[in-house]
Amino acid sequence: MKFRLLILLLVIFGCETKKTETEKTVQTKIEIENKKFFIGNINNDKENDTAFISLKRNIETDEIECGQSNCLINIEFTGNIPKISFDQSLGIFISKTEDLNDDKANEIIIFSRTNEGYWNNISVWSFKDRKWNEIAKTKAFISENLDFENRITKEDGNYYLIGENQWEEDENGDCKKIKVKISRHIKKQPAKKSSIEDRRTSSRRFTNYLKTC
Ligand SMILES: [Ca+2]
Ligand SMILES: [Ca+2]
Repeated sequence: MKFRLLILLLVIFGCETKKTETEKTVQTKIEIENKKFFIGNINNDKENDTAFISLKRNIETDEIECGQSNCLINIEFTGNIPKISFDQSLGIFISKTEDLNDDKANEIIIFSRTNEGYWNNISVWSFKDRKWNEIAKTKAFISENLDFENRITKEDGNYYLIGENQWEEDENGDCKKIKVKISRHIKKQPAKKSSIEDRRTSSRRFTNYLKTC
């Protein structure tokens, strides 16, 4: 009888321990990520502006959690400046840059991590007439802090955004540099990708962090 009681107690305590471990795993799987970026004075009102990002990340899969199949990352701003939403992104970094289109307000560069490892979509944004305008975009391999720097160059009075070609090597075996001219005039925004294409891209999982060129 005593032996049976001992077995029963062992089973009960064994189950309780397992349950506690499972609960702990579920609780620690999601991480809240809050980031703040000082972005200069983007609306030329003599006040410095700040951008904020808040998201939930699944630390096991490294993906963004929002309770839906397709999550957006919203970049919020101080000073009543409208938000920018990013689709198909695994993380955002923002840096301040100079005034590239001579409207007396500095521009910002947004790095959006793709589902292709360390490859980021890089875009330059200008806030003009109460609207955000994307004035250049490219892609680059961002594996360390230095890769966020020196993305803008000036030649013959024109500004360029520096990126990398994912599929072409230069003479040293590195990814070939891309130079994208930064538009001084606001262009019409390109049409959004189709929802079918969005779904196809979102279903792809990133496989590695290696360069492909
Ligand atoms: Ca401002
Ligand atoms: Ca400007």
